[in-house]
Amino acid sequence: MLKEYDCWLQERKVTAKIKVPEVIYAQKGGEVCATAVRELSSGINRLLGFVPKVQKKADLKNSGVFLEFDSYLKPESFSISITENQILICAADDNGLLYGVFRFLFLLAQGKITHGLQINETPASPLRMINHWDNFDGTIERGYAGGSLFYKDGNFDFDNKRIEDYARLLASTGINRLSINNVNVRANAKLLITEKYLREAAKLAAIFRRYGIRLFISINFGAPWSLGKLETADPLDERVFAWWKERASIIYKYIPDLAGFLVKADSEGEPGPFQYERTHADGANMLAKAVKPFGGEIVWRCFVYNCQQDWRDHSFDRARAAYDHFMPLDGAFLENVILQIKFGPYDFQVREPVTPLFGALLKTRHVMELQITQEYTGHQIDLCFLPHVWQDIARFDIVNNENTERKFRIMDLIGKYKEGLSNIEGFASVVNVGLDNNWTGHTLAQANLYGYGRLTWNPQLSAKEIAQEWCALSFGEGETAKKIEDILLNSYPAYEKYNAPFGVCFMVTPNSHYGPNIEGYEFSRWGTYHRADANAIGIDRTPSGTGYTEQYSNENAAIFRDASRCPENLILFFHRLRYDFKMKNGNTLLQNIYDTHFEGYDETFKMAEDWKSLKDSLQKEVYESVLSRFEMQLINAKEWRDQINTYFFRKTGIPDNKNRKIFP
Ligand code: GCW
Repeated sequence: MLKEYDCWLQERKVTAKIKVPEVIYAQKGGEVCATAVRELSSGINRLLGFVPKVQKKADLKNSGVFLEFDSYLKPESFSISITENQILICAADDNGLLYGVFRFLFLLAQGKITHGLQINETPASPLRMINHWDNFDGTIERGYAGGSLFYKDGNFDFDNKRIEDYARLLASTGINRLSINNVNVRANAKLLITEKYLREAAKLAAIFRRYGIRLFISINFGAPWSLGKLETADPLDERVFAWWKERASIIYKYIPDLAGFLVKADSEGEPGPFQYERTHADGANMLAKAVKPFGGEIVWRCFVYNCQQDWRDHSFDRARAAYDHFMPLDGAFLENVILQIKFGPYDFQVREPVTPLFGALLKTRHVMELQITQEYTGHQIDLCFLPHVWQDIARFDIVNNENTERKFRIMDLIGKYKEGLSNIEGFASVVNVGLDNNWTGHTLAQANLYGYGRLTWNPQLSAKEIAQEWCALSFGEGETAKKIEDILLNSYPAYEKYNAPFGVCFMVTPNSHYGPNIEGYEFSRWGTYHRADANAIGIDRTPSGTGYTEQYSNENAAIFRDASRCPENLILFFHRLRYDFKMKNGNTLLQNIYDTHFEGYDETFKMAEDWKSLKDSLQKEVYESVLSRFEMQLINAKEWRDQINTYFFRKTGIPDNKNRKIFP
């Protein structure tokens, strides 16, 4: 029976393919090593029903499970070897041991621990980070799973046990960094870097520390004047630097291993260096110097764009913003600055191209920002299995040169920054959890949290592999798990089809970002337009338009520039096309818009039916809670289908060639 709260760490009796020894021999390590031993022991109990003895002194001749340090392994890596009567989990450090233990337990739960098994794993990305957009009043910006795990009514307010369970879930997938507050640092959150709140933050840090997770704090760039009574926050003003330096020394007294600060500056109303006519390198470097003596790092977001755009002005293109702002600064950042770049040029849309900054920045450390919380992908009401989205992103080839064997796909570049091919160090992602008992609102959205961790560890994993693992861990082996896997894998294609077609983006209800509002952003200041009229739709981003295509490598620019070569799922991002434009399947663009929207609804209907077929094999609460989400999703999918189809029918007067019902 699935216990929703336990997610992928279910209690289940499995039949092991080998005899798991009853003694754990553990070398002495630090706090995280102690966690690894505890997790191994409780994990064996959870899956095999006995509590192994734990002994410090190892006799390598004995039968046993051995946790060993091996200095030859890379940081955070592990190896697992299964012999006749021994299980050996080795790592160079505490974190590696913990990850090795969890991988062993995952494999055990899936019946994959067999004689002779030998595994070596190294995380692709050193930085595997979760971002919380939690506010001090207990709400979560773009949160769809209940209130904050950390705060309530303007203060820290957390349940130690729950935080520990959360840390366990994250660590089991390999997460090693977490920012604890919203990047929009407002109201009391500004005081997080003062003594009153740091005491509580330190308690939170202590729990995560036991699971090898170091914290970041989001800071407000304007703090020196809003808190410090200076009249300025100018990064080149010595008093401002001195203020931050002193602040850092206080903060690090409370949390000595704080990973650093996360900063949203000059973005959507947040203060930043532009106010003082300074660059983002000036801003980030000043903070970097302040935290450097303590080993801290500055993660600086590149989500910087003009959100006061005039929709009448066609010359300005928001998609260009991240590259235009940050490319000229490549090489200007100190070594403890890491840029955090949203995967696409807009904002976590259901389909947008990978931003050209990846692959272009060669002298600056950076990570890719994803969004596990479903802001634009259905609010955890609609099912949308995001590893599918991320798989497509990971497969993006930044060079795309047909004449060479060498691939420069994002998934090959992650973690290779030291080889000078790219500086992508890993991932950060806005998380989807809250106080709901099942953590994620929609129980199946747990797969997105799990999938994110797994993907940051190994970006080569496919959506299918992740779905398979998650289903087996959550629902056991067998038919039910297989059916749920299919439902997960069908969910993103269905969602994309009834949502914005062909990379057009932003046809969503303003502010809430749930449900259709086709012209909701057309006459607003946010810079996300599709400009549909009676003949055509989309933005021309080729050199005859905004020139955004030219920010890509030559090969990619050539592909995106040319409507006959541009991937069709992105064609309206790059091109303005007439509705009678012929797509690869021989039908017009308009007919494709109609078709995808009918299909999107039908596929959602089918997913709901597939779920209903599982009624007798699932626990009542799980079955019903997911069913009620499917019921809401169907209403939403129908609105998307009908509003979009009607909108284009009204614009063009051209009917569906299959004569399906389009409302006038
Ligand atoms: O698109 C916007 C979201 C905001 C968010 C912002 C960001 C935290 O709608 O809610 O603010 O992105 O990423 O900073």
